[in-house]
Amino acid sequence: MTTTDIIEYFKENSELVDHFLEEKLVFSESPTLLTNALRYGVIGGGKKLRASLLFATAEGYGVSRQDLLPLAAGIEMIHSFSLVHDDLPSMDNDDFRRGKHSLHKAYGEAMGILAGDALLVEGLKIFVSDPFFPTTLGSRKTVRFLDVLLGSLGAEGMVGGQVLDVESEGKSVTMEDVYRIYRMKTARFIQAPILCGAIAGGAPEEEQEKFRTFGILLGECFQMKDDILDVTGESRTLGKTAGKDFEQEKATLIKVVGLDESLRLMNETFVQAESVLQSIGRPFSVLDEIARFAISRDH
Ligand code: GRG
Repeated sequence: MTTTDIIEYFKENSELVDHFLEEKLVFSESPTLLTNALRYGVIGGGKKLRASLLFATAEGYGVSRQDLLPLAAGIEMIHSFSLVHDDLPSMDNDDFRRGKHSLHKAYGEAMGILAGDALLVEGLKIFVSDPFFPTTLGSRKTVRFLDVLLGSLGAEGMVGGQVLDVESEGKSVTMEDVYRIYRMKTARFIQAPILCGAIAGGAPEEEQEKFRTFGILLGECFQMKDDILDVTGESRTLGKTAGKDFEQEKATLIKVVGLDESLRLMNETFVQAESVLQSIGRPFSVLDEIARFAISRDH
């Protein structure tokens, strides 16, 4: 697989997931305003990286994308919820996301909070309540997907990481502090779709353990690149405001060790991630290419 192929793979997955969401995010009782805001927050935007990680891992075990669509769509809804809340005035206060106004800018702050909440809850419901999903994949696996996702989002995952992130603004931090924030805020929810893909494919426990390690290393690379792009990227390409980490005195690796050393650490972490992936002993060429994309991307 090449870089062009991986961009095509993301595009295909975006179309699959967006088409599914277009059809499913229709509610008879939901206020139209909420439905519109919810759809604005998730359909037609983003790289669909987490859906692609789920598909790429499960495909290595012969599970089709079609069978995983409800879970992939749910994961992308939950991810969108985190971005919507991250952009709120009391968090990162960003007016732009995915090349358009952030949800609270377009619909107001109350809707930013409420549509975010709905994206999280409906993102879990979309696969648990799907008429086929628990039967196709089995209810035991469905409970495990829930366990993995909820663990990655809770007090020891994304929410906890966001608290550390907000609390460290403007303070002096160590490398250890930064890695803890990266791991909890970002890497756990990069690890989650990979682990769900392995569970969907019936991977043995020792392979799941390797995916846990790979997922965290990949998540660290992804967040390091995000912080590097905040310094080196342009708002137009990023689809959000560049330079905000510096402005808000965020706890990033760049703040602690500078840009060059951050680049070196990112590349070093990528090599570690690759070596764990290779040790699994089956070909995961798509995952490999996604990891390359994570550190070479410009948005
Ligand atoms: C209650 C679970 C819960 C969370 C609320 C707001 C919040 C706490 C957490 C925010 C976590 C966050 C935004 C982490 C940053 C991760 C990151 C670099 C996201 C960007 O992901 P991309 O580049 O986005 O994949 P696209 O737009 O391409 O989908």
